[in-house]
Amino acid sequence: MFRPARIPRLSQALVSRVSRVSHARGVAGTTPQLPQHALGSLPTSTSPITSKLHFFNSVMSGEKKIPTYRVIDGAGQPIEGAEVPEIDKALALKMYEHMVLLPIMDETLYNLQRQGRISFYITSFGEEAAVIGSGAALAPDDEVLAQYRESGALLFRGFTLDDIMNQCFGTYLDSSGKGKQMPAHYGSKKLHWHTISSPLATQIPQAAGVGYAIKRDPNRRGKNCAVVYFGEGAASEGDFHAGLALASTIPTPTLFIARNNGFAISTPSTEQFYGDGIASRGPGYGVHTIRVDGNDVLAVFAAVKEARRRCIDEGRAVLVETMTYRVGHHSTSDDSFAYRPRKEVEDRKRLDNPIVRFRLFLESRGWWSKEEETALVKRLRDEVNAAYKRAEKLPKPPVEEMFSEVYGGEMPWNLKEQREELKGLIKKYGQTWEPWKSELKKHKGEGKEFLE
Ligand SMILES: Cc1ncc(C[n+]2csc(CCOP(=O)(O)OP(=O)(O)O)c2C)c(N)n1
Repeated sequence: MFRPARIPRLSQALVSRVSRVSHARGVAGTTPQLPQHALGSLPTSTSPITSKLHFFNSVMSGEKKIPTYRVIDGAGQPIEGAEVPEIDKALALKMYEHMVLLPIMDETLYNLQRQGRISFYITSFGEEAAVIGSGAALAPDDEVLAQYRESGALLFRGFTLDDIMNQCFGTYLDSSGKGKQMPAHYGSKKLHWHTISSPLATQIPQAAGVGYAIKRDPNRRGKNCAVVYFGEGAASEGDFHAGLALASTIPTPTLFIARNNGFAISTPSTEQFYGDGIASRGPGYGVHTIRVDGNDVLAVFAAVKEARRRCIDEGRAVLVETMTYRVGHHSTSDDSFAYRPRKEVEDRKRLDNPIVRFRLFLESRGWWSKEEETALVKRLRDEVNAAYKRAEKLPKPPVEEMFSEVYGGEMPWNLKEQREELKGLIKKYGQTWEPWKSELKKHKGEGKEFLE
């Protein structure tokens, strides 16, 4: 109900209180107005006092947008004023090889899924520079917590094609998770790559915790950082905010790498946020921030290298937003032409291809030739094909493995009970019921470990 009488009464009380306080401080009434710069700030903030009634909004015209850092243009030539990062031939070629390998591997695994030979796959098409340029700028023992579209950086660290294939086919040699997770959920303790999980953004606050552990470890403080990758869609999760707030208030060497590829499945980034991308959120948390052209591998490399240096030297969080375009479908469960025109995708592939851009740079330095390109593509295709054929022949893990590692210590009684129940069922039906008979054959030991 509207009660107009209350408003004047309240206002009156406020006015008299304000004037009492002002008189006591000697700034009102007959006291001359202090010059603006001497007005200072409030005790709980360092914000200067202003007499201007002005609202800030990073998307308003006239306000500054965060620029996008770029080093080379579409022809692989340095843009005006750009400083090409120091990079020797061996490193440049290693980066390029991985940029060529990634889509070859992706195409093969994508097709294997289409043929029903693996259950799921997710490609990195179009994001080769963002993923490999950033991965190459890290130390091999920085702790990485990834989303799922960063396998290029893992390959760069030394994850082999066999490791990839064994995970995707869920063979008994799957070192990531013994066949327990969906394809593309890689992990490697040896390579400091924390195992990927499906729930988006959960790795972001975890990374702040990993950064904290590094800071507390005298052997790693000042030497390593925690690195977390996530998409612009995942950055809408509450966990993004928890992670940034944590890493900035309890300062930790945590490097946040946002891959802004324009889409979160069918949701375009224009429907994901209204502000100036992900980068604009960094300064809000007091975090050093840079936005970079994610199709320019040299810009990504230089930005992440410097971000990492600041992160470690200052022991504080840094945010890098790489701007790319997801050229592939979201995953094998998605047909992206249902929500974006095929022509838009074809145009992007043709007009701004990160691999071609870097190849032109290498050629301009005399580091690469057409013959080398042909030989490389052939070798990588052969290696990928050989690796998937090896994995496809291997049995799946022993059936018993499904009960392992639910708990870190001893297996609890109720899990043992379930294990015994399955054992009984396999004894009874394993060799008589056709669907079980054929399924058990796929596993190492064919379920016989249950019968002994
Ligand atoms: C908490 C949670 N919500 C929803 C999903 C379903 N999901 C999987 S991927 C995805 C889109 C993520 O987009 P983005 O973070 O931009 O990364 P991109 O796939 O573009 O690389 C969604 C909604 C999920 N896995 N976890």
